[in-house]
Amino acid sequence: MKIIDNLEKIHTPFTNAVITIGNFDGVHIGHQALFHEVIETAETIDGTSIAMTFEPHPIRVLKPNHHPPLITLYEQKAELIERTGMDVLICIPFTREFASLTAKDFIADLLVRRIGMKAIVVGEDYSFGKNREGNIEFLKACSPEYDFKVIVANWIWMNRTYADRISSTKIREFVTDGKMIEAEKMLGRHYQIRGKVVIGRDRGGKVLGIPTANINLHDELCPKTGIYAVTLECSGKQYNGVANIGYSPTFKDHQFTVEVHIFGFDDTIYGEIIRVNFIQRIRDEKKFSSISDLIAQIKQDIANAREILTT
Ligand code: RBF
Ligand code: MG
Repeated sequence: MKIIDNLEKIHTPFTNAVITIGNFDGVHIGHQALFHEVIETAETIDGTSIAMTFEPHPIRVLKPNHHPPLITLYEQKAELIERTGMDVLICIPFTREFASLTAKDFIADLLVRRIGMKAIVVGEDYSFGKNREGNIEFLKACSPEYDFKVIVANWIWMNRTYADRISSTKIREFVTDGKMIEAEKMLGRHYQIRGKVVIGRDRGGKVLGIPTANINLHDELCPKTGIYAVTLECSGKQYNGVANIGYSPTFKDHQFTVEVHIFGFDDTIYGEIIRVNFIQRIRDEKKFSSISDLIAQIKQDIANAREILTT
């Protein structure tokens, strides 16, 4: 997949460009369906499949105080889009100036003239441009003049058990509630966080005999506090483990941490970026009256996580 992060770098339009545009936070199965529609349409006209997204997320620019944590940061989003098989990812540096483009200029100057759009695939509630004046009706009204097709993809709904429409908002709610299995169904994969391993309180190994890698999260959405069965990728290898997110209420420092006890691993990995996949929430964090009770519980958590991860 070719990644273009500067529109000036597009010197000639793409061949028969088929485009979908969005923030695609999470690259969930609804987004994936849009990408597949784009790829199929592009195949019928020997065209180029293109995803267009924005960085930073427009809400961060337009409402700087309103700061929803993201399901996928840009790097992971680009990786996931690449995996769907798209030819090109255009990442527009989002600014207030860009936001003030009218829908008409966006279509005529950017999509049609510069990119060479022959078809656009949109979800049912798609809108764009200054004041969101561009919508499906508007796209359809412009299409004869600029000679492109508008393809409206149907919404994807979960089965009867999950009667809700798939959306990034819904996934954020699931993750915030610790409902990792529900989140997984809408994402089409496990919820993952990435972060750098930092020096912790040096207590897990020394005091409890259960060492943990402490992870520094950036802007990513953090699951609800509690204990989770996880898998992780570090130094190019896969491991199983158990994660604790929270304040370790048994101790007095009341410091928020995300930490993982990695099974069969006792290297020092400070500074490495690790990826943690959340499989299932096991329990709430608790305040224990003695360290030995805490240790016994953590051993039980490890056994439970092993059980979850092998079945
Ligand atoms: N600390 C608590 O105070 N209460 C808990 O319920 C708790 N559960 C944990 C479960 C696991 C699997 C792990 C790895 C840690 C847990 N901790 C808990 C955090 C523990 O106190 C922490 O790892 C050490 O204090 C080192 O910082
Ligand atoms: Mg630690």
